[in-house]
Amino acid sequence: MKNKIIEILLSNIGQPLSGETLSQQLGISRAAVWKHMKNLRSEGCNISAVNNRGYTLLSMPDSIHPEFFNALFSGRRQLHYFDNLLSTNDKAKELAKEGCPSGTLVIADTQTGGKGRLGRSWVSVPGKGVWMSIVLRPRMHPSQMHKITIIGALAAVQTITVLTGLPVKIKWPNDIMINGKKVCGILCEMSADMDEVDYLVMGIGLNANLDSEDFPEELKKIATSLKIESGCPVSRLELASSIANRVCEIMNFLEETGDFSSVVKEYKNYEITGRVRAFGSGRDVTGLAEGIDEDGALVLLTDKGDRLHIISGEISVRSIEGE
Ligand code: BT5
Repeated sequence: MKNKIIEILLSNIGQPLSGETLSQQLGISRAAVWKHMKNLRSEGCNISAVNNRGYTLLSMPDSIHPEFFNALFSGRRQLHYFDNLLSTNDKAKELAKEGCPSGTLVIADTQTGGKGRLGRSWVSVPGKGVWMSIVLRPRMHPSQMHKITIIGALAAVQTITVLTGLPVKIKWPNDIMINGKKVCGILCEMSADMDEVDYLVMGIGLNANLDSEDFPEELKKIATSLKIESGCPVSRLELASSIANRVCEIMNFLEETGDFSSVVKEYKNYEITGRVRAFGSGRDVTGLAEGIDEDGALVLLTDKGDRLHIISGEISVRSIEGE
Protein backbone atom coordinates (compact mmCIF):
# COMPACT_ATOMS: atom_id res chain seq x y z
CA MET A 1 0.00 0.00 0.00
CA LYS A 2 2.79 2.39 0.96
CA ASN A 3 4.57 1.78 -2.37
CA LYS A 4 1.35 2.41 -4.25
CA ILE A 5 0.76 5.72 -2.43
CA ILE A 6 4.33 6.88 -3.08
CA GLU A 7 3.94 5.95 -6.74
CA ILE A 8 0.72 7.96 -7.09
CA LEU A 9 2.17 10.95 -5.24
CA LEU A 10 5.33 10.87 -7.33
CA SER A 11 3.49 10.77 -10.62
CA ASN A 12 1.64 13.89 -9.46
CA ILE A 13 4.56 15.66 -7.80
CA GLY A 14 3.68 19.32 -7.12
CA GLN A 15 0.00 18.69 -7.99
CA PRO A 16 -2.69 18.43 -5.29
CA LEU A 17 -4.60 15.16 -5.01
CA SER A 18 -7.86 15.18 -3.03
CA GLY A 19 -8.41 12.74 -0.18
CA GLU A 20 -11.46 11.51 -2.09
CA THR A 21 -9.47 10.71 -5.26
CA LEU A 22 -6.79 8.93 -3.28
CA SER A 23 -9.26 6.90 -1.24
CA GLN A 24 -10.99 5.78 -4.45
CA GLN A 25 -7.76 4.95 -6.27
CA LEU A 26 -6.39 3.03 -3.32
CA GLY A 27 -9.65 1.47 -2.14
CA ILE A 28 -9.18 2.67 1.45
CA SER A 29 -11.04 5.18 3.64
CA ARG A 30 -10.13 8.88 3.72
CA ALA A 31 -9.10 8.44 7.34
CA ALA A 32 -6.67 5.70 6.26
CA VAL A 33 -5.28 8.00 3.54
CA TRP A 34 -4.72 10.69 6.17
CA LYS A 35 -2.89 8.19 8.40
CA HIS A 36 -0.58 7.11 5.55
CA MET A 37 0.22 10.76 4.77
CA LYS A 38 1.08 11.35 8.41
CA ASN A 39 3.46 8.35 8.39
CA LEU A 40 5.11 9.43 5.15
CA ARG A 41 5.66 12.91 6.60
CA SER A 42 7.32 11.42 9.66
CA GLU A 43 9.69 9.58 7.27
CA GLY A 44 10.76 12.83 5.65
CA CYS A 45 8.31 13.27 2.73
CA ASN A 46 7.35 16.91 2.44
CA ILE A 47 3.59 16.72 1.83
CA SER A 48 1.36 19.75 2.11
CA ALA A 49 -2.31 19.33 2.96
CA VAL A 50 -4.70 22.15 2.11
CA ASN A 51 -8.42 22.05 2.87
CA ASN A 52 -10.55 21.45 -0.24
CA ARG A 53 -7.48 20.91 -2.43
CA GLY A 54 -5.89 17.82 -0.97
CA TYR A 55 -2.37 16.48 -0.56
CA THR A 56 0.62 17.68 -2.56
CA LEU A 57 3.98 15.96 -2.53
CA LEU A 58 6.60 18.73 -2.54
CA SER A 59 9.77 16.71 -2.08
CA MET A 60 11.01 13.22 -1.24
CA PRO A 61 13.26 12.41 1.72
CA ASP A 62 16.95 11.80 1.22
CA SER A 63 16.51 8.09 1.70
CA ILE A 64 17.55 5.34 -0.66
CA HIS A 65 15.40 2.72 1.05
CA PRO A 66 13.67 0.38 -1.39
CA GLU A 67 10.12 1.54 -0.67
CA PHE A 68 11.01 4.99 -1.99
CA PHE A 69 13.40 3.71 -4.62
CA ASN A 70 11.07 1.21 -6.27
CA ALA A 71 8.55 3.92 -7.11
CA LEU A 72 11.19 5.76 -9.14
CA PHE A 73 12.94 2.80 -10.67
CA SER A 74 11.45 2.10 -14.07
CA GLY A 75 10.94 -1.33 -15.59
CA ARG A 76 10.35 -3.09 -12.25
CA ARG A 77 13.94 -4.20 -12.13
CA GLN A 78 15.41 -6.04 -9.15
CA LEU A 79 16.72 -3.81 -6.39
CA HIS A 80 19.03 -4.97 -3.59
CA TYR A 81 19.53 -2.42 -0.85
CA PHE A 82 22.08 -2.73 1.99
CA ASP A 83 22.89 -0.37 4.84
CA ASN A 84 26.48 -1.50 4.68
CA LEU A 85 28.51 -3.53 2.18
CA LEU A 86 32.16 -4.15 1.50
CA SER A 87 31.64 -3.24 -2.15
CA THR A 88 28.47 -3.02 -4.24
CA ASN A 89 30.48 -4.28 -7.23
CA ASP A 90 31.43 -7.46 -5.38
CA LYS A 91 27.82 -8.04 -4.29
CA ALA A 92 26.58 -7.40 -7.83
CA LYS A 93 29.09 -9.92 -9.21
CA GLU A 94 27.86 -12.49 -6.70
CA LEU A 95 24.25 -11.91 -7.82
CA ALA A 96 25.26 -11.99 -11.49
CA LYS A 97 26.97 -15.36 -10.99
CA GLU A 98 23.72 -16.63 -9.46
CA GLY A 99 21.91 -15.56 -12.64
CA CYS A 100 20.16 -12.29 -11.71
CA PRO A 101 18.62 -10.45 -14.69
CA SER A 102 20.18 -7.57 -16.57
CA GLY A 103 19.31 -4.23 -14.97
CA THR A 104 19.55 -5.54 -11.39
CA LEU A 105 20.72 -2.78 -9.07
CA VAL A 106 22.75 -3.07 -5.88
CA ILE A 107 22.89 0.01 -3.71
CA ALA A 108 24.41 0.62 -0.28
CA ASP A 109 24.27 3.47 2.18
CA THR A 110 27.98 2.94 2.82
CA GLN A 111 30.85 0.71 1.67
CA THR A 112 33.74 -0.35 3.84
CA GLY A 113 35.88 -1.65 0.96
CA GLY A 114 34.78 0.49 -2.00
CA LYS A 115 37.02 -0.18 -4.99
CA GLY A 116 38.50 2.06 -7.65
CA ARG A 117 40.35 0.81 -10.72
CA LEU A 118 43.67 -1.04 -10.63
CA GLY A 119 43.40 -1.91 -6.93
CA ARG A 120 42.76 1.65 -5.78
CA SER A 121 40.17 2.34 -3.10
CA TRP A 122 37.02 4.45 -3.12
CA VAL A 123 35.92 6.50 -0.11
CA SER A 124 32.18 5.90 0.50
CA VAL A 125 30.96 8.10 3.35
CA PRO A 126 27.76 6.75 5.03
CA GLY A 127 24.49 8.36 3.97
CA LYS A 128 26.10 11.00 1.77
CA GLY A 129 26.73 9.48 -1.62
CA VAL A 130 25.40 7.21 -4.30
CA TRP A 131 27.32 3.94 -4.08
CA MET A 132 25.73 1.51 -6.48
CA SER A 133 26.31 -1.16 -9.12
CA ILE A 134 24.21 -2.23 -12.06
CA VAL A 135 24.38 -5.75 -13.51
CA LEU A 136 24.24 -5.69 -17.30
CA ARG A 137 24.20 -8.57 -19.76
CA PRO A 138 25.04 -6.76 -22.98
CA ARG A 139 24.69 -8.63 -26.25
CA MET A 140 28.02 -7.26 -27.37
CA HIS A 141 31.42 -8.71 -28.15
CA PRO A 142 33.83 -8.57 -25.18
CA SER A 143 36.17 -6.37 -27.24
CA GLN A 144 33.45 -3.68 -27.22
CA MET A 145 33.09 -3.51 -23.46
CA HIS A 146 35.03 -0.27 -23.08
CA LYS A 147 31.95 1.36 -24.62
CA ILE A 148 29.97 0.57 -21.50
CA THR A 149 32.17 2.82 -19.35
CA ILE A 150 31.46 5.60 -21.86
CA ILE A 151 27.73 4.92 -21.44
CA GLY A 152 28.01 5.02 -17.63
CA ALA A 153 29.86 8.33 -17.73
CA LEU A 154 27.33 9.81 -20.14
CA ALA A 155 24.36 8.67 -18.03
CA ALA A 156 25.97 10.21 -14.93
CA VAL A 157 26.78 13.60 -16.49
CA GLN A 158 23.40 13.91 -18.19
CA THR A 159 21.61 13.19 -14.91
CA ILE A 160 23.81 15.55 -12.87
CA THR A 161 23.26 18.28 -15.46
CA VAL A 162 19.47 17.88 -15.40
CA LEU A 163 19.21 17.67 -11.61
CA THR A 164 21.74 20.32 -10.61
CA GLY A 165 22.72 22.41 -13.65
CA LEU A 166 26.37 22.16 -12.52
CA PRO A 167 29.13 22.43 -15.17
CA VAL A 168 30.06 18.77 -15.17
CA LYS A 169 32.77 17.29 -17.43
CA ILE A 170 34.16 13.84 -18.25
CA LYS A 171 37.87 13.05 -18.05
CA TRP A 172 38.27 9.93 -20.19
CA PRO A 173 37.25 7.31 -19.50
CA ASN A 174 35.67 7.27 -16.06
CA ASP A 175 36.26 10.45 -14.09
CA ILE A 176 33.38 12.88 -13.73
CA MET A 177 34.73 16.29 -12.80
CA ILE A 178 33.36 19.62 -11.64
CA ASN A 179 35.64 22.66 -11.64
CA GLY A 180 38.70 20.40 -11.96
CA LYS A 181 37.79 18.10 -9.06
CA LYS A 182 36.47 14.54 -9.17
CA VAL A 183 32.85 14.12 -8.12
CA CYS A 184 32.13 10.64 -9.49
CA GLY A 185 34.00 7.55 -10.68
CA ILE A 186 32.93 4.47 -12.60
CA LEU A 187 34.34 0.98 -12.33
CA CYS A 188 33.23 -1.63 -14.88
CA GLU A 189 34.13 -5.27 -14.27
CA MET A 190 33.21 -8.04 -16.67
CA SER A 191 33.07 -11.80 -16.90
CA ALA A 192 33.36 -13.10 -20.44
CA ASP A 193 34.84 -15.84 -22.59
CA MET A 194 36.45 -15.24 -26.00
CA ASP A 195 33.21 -14.40 -27.84
CA GLU A 196 30.55 -13.70 -25.30
CA VAL A 197 29.96 -11.54 -22.27
CA ASP A 198 28.33 -13.34 -19.35
CA TYR A 199 27.82 -10.19 -17.30
CA LEU A 200 29.22 -6.75 -16.76
CA VAL A 201 28.97 -4.89 -13.47
CA MET A 202 28.97 -1.12 -13.70
CA GLY A 203 29.86 0.46 -10.35
CA ILE A 204 29.13 4.14 -9.87
CA GLY A 205 30.39 6.19 -6.96
CA LEU A 206 28.97 9.70 -6.80
CA ASN A 207 29.74 12.22 -4.06
CA ALA A 208 26.30 13.72 -3.58
CA ASN A 209 26.05 15.43 -0.20
CA LEU A 210 29.55 15.18 1.28
CA ASP A 211 30.87 18.27 3.05
CA SER A 212 34.54 19.24 2.76
CA GLU A 213 35.34 17.77 6.18
CA ASP A 214 33.99 14.36 5.08
CA PHE A 215 36.91 13.87 2.68
CA PRO A 216 40.17 12.46 4.00
CA GLU A 217 43.05 14.95 3.87
CA GLU A 218 44.61 13.42 0.73
CA LEU A 219 41.40 13.87 -1.26
CA LYS A 220 40.46 17.38 -0.16
CA LYS A 221 42.30 19.05 -3.06
CA ILE A 222 41.22 16.63 -5.78
CA ALA A 223 37.67 15.61 -4.86
CA THR A 224 34.38 17.43 -4.50
CA SER A 225 30.66 16.78 -4.09
CA LEU A 226 27.49 18.09 -5.70
CA LYS A 227 26.55 19.75 -2.41
CA ILE A 228 29.90 21.55 -2.12
CA GLU A 229 29.64 22.80 -5.70
CA SER A 230 25.99 23.83 -5.70
CA GLY A 231 25.64 24.87 -2.08
CA CYS A 232 22.56 22.73 -1.50
CA PRO A 233 21.85 19.05 -0.87
CA VAL A 234 20.67 16.81 -3.71
CA SER A 235 18.29 13.86 -3.44
CA ARG A 236 20.39 10.69 -3.59
CA LEU A 237 17.23 8.82 -4.42
CA GLU A 238 16.58 10.89 -7.51
CA LEU A 239 20.22 10.78 -8.57
CA ALA A 240 20.55 7.03 -8.19
CA SER A 241 17.26 6.10 -9.84
CA SER A 242 17.74 8.57 -12.71
CA ILE A 243 21.29 7.40 -13.44
CA ALA A 244 20.26 3.72 -13.32
CA ASN A 245 17.25 4.37 -15.54
CA ARG A 246 19.39 6.36 -17.98
CA VAL A 247 22.08 3.64 -18.17
CA CYS A 248 19.40 1.06 -19.05
CA GLU A 249 17.79 3.43 -21.57
CA ILE A 250 21.07 4.03 -23.41
CA MET A 251 21.92 0.31 -23.32
CA ASN A 252 18.52 -0.56 -24.81
CA PHE A 253 18.94 2.11 -27.47
CA LEU A 254 22.39 0.76 -28.37
CA GLU A 255 21.25 -2.85 -28.51
CA GLU A 256 18.23 -1.98 -30.64
CA THR A 257 19.92 0.37 -33.09
CA GLY A 258 23.64 -0.45 -32.88
CA ASP A 259 24.10 3.32 -33.18
CA PHE A 260 27.06 4.11 -30.91
CA SER A 261 27.77 7.33 -32.83
CA SER A 262 24.82 9.07 -31.10
CA VAL A 263 26.33 8.15 -27.72
CA VAL A 264 29.71 9.53 -28.82
CA LYS A 265 28.08 12.73 -30.07
CA GLU A 266 26.43 13.31 -26.69
CA TYR A 267 29.59 12.38 -24.76
CA LYS A 268 31.55 14.96 -26.73
CA ASN A 269 29.47 17.75 -25.17
CA TYR A 270 31.12 16.95 -21.85
CA GLU A 271 34.63 15.63 -22.58
CA ILE A 272 37.79 17.30 -21.37
CA THR A 273 40.57 17.63 -23.90
CA GLY A 274 44.09 18.96 -23.38
CA ARG A 275 47.60 17.85 -22.53
CA VAL A 276 47.95 14.49 -20.81
CA ARG A 277 50.37 11.79 -19.86
CA ALA A 278 49.18 8.25 -20.68
CA PHE A 279 50.93 5.43 -18.89
CA GLY A 280 50.59 1.74 -18.07
CA SER A 281 50.82 -1.53 -20.00
CA GLY A 282 54.39 -0.73 -21.05
CA ARG A 283 53.48 2.66 -22.43
CA ASP A 284 54.40 6.12 -21.16
CA VAL A 285 53.70 8.99 -23.50
CA THR A 286 52.71 12.62 -23.33
CA GLY A 287 50.63 14.48 -25.84
CA LEU A 288 47.34 16.12 -26.64
CA ALA A 289 44.14 14.25 -25.79
CA GLU A 290 41.87 15.17 -28.67
CA GLY A 291 38.74 13.41 -27.41
CA ILE A 292 37.12 10.08 -28.21
CA ASP A 293 36.74 8.53 -31.65
CA GLU A 294 33.62 6.82 -33.04
CA ASP A 295 34.48 3.65 -31.06
CA GLY A 296 34.92 5.38 -27.71
CA ALA A 297 38.74 5.16 -27.81
CA LEU A 298 40.74 8.20 -26.70
CA VAL A 299 42.64 9.81 -29.55
CA LEU A 300 46.03 10.96 -28.34
CA LEU A 301 48.35 13.03 -30.54
CA THR A 302 51.72 12.27 -29.00
CA ASP A 303 54.53 14.80 -28.79
CA LYS A 304 56.36 12.67 -31.39
CA GLY A 305 53.47 13.23 -33.80
CA ASP A 306 51.86 9.74 -33.65
CA ARG A 307 48.11 9.52 -33.30
CA LEU A 308 47.20 6.74 -30.83
CA HIS A 309 43.74 5.32 -30.19
CA ILE A 310 43.71 4.14 -26.57
CA ILE A 311 41.07 1.74 -25.32
CA SER A 312 42.89 -0.29 -22.71
CA GLY A 313 41.48 -0.01 -19.22
CA GLU A 314 45.02 -0.63 -17.99
CA ILE A 315 46.21 2.75 -19.15
CA SER A 316 45.91 5.75 -16.86
CA VAL A 317 45.56 9.20 -18.35
CA ARG A 318 46.51 12.18 -16.22
CA SER A 319 46.13 15.84 -17.11
CA ILE A 320 49.37 17.78 -17.21
CA GLU A 321 48.80 21.11 -15.59
CA GLY A 322 50.67 24.31 -16.29
CA GLU A 323 51.68 23.44 -19.83
C1 BT5 B 1 37.22 5.12 -9.95
O1 BT5 B 1 38.46 4.54 -9.83
O2 BT5 B 1 37.02 6.29 -10.12
C2 BT5 B 1 36.08 4.14 -9.83
C3 BT5 B 1 35.29 4.35 -8.58
C4 BT5 B 1 34.09 3.45 -8.51
C5 BT5 B 1 33.44 3.46 -7.17
C6 BT5 B 1 32.14 2.71 -7.17
S1 BT5 B 1 31.25 2.95 -5.72
C7 BT5 B 1 30.14 1.70 -6.15
C8 BT5 B 1 30.96 0.60 -6.77
N1 BT5 B 1 31.45 -0.34 -5.79
C9 BT5 B 1 32.78 -0.30 -5.68
O3 BT5 B 1 33.46 -1.00 -4.89
N2 BT5 B 1 33.29 0.59 -6.55
C10 BT5 B 1 32.24 1.20 -7.35
P1 BT5 B 1 39.85 5.28 -10.04
O4 BT5 B 1 39.83 6.00 -11.36
O5 BT5 B 1 40.87 4.23 -9.85
O6 BT5 B 1 39.91 6.36 -8.91
C11 BT5 B 1 40.24 6.01 -7.59
C12 BT5 B 1 40.95 7.21 -6.99
O7 BT5 B 1 40.00 8.27 -6.80
C13 BT5 B 1 41.53 6.94 -5.62
O8 BT5 B 1 42.84 6.45 -5.71
C14 BT5 B 1 41.49 8.33 -4.96
O9 BT5 B 1 42.60 9.12 -5.37
C15 BT5 B 1 40.25 8.95 -5.58
N3 BT5 B 1 39.05 8.78 -4.73
C16 BT5 B 1 38.76 7.82 -3.82
N4 BT5 B 1 37.54 8.02 -3.28
C17 BT5 B 1 37.06 9.14 -3.85
C18 BT5 B 1 35.85 9.85 -3.73
N5 BT5 B 1 34.86 9.48 -2.91
N6 BT5 B 1 35.70 10.97 -4.49
C19 BT5 B 1 36.66 11.39 -5.34
N7 BT5 B 1 37.82 10.76 -5.50
C20 BT5 B 1 38.02 9.64 -4.78
